[in-house]
Amino acid sequence: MTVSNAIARPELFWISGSPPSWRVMLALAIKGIDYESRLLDASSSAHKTAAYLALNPRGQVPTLRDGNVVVRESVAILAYLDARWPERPIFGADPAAAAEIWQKVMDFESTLRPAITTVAQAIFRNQISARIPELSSATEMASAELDLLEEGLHGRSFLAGDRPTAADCVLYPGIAWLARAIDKSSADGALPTATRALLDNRPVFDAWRDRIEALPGFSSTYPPHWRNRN
Ligand SMILES: N[C@@H](CCC(=O)N[C@@H](CS)C(=O)NCC(=O)O)C(=O)O
Repeated sequence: MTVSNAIARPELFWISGSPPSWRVMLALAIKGIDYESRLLDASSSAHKTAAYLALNPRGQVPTLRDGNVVVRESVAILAYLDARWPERPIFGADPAAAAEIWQKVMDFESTLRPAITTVAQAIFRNQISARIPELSSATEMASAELDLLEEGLHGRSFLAGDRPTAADCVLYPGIAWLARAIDKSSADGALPTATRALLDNRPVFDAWRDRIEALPGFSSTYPPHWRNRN
């Protein structure tokens, strides 16, 4: 290994408030991997420059660059991090644990994440009144999935056991985005009551969120522009 390799750190290209970027930042914090933060300014379309498109042709975040290796897609980046730095595994220490973590990740991707996206986009794009039917079915889906997640958390600290895993990295930012969207809409009476109440009265779920927020390094992952309440 050369001296420059020894000191080289992976670079993470990200945008403040991007849930997929946040997944990777949580994984880096949990695994204790030091990295170069490359925060892109979305308002000036820094993710659409020729230089960035050469790394990520979709012009999306996150992207991880580790020497000559460039990885896009948040879950692929999590898998790369675990293979590259196997200490403190986030995809399980044995096949059964890995299966459970992947199941939680894929369940979220195919059910709760699309429902959260429907709700959050309707709120942030000021389309609540125009999208009531989609909001109702998304709320029904999200509520059922949140119930299942809560059930699974009984007697456990994290989604797949006593240690944080990729499942927590993937789900937490999506839930935080939903919470922020509902919070932002609080003055808007048009949001259906059931949608507004999606995260209410979920003490087991709240305790899980608190545990994630208490993890070492969590605060450095928190979207900077959310701190300013914008
Ligand atoms: N499936 C991708 C989704 C990435 C994604 O949608 N990123 C958004 C930010 S949350 C983005 O870069 N949007 C800018 C654009 O599409 O122009 C992943 O998980 O990494």
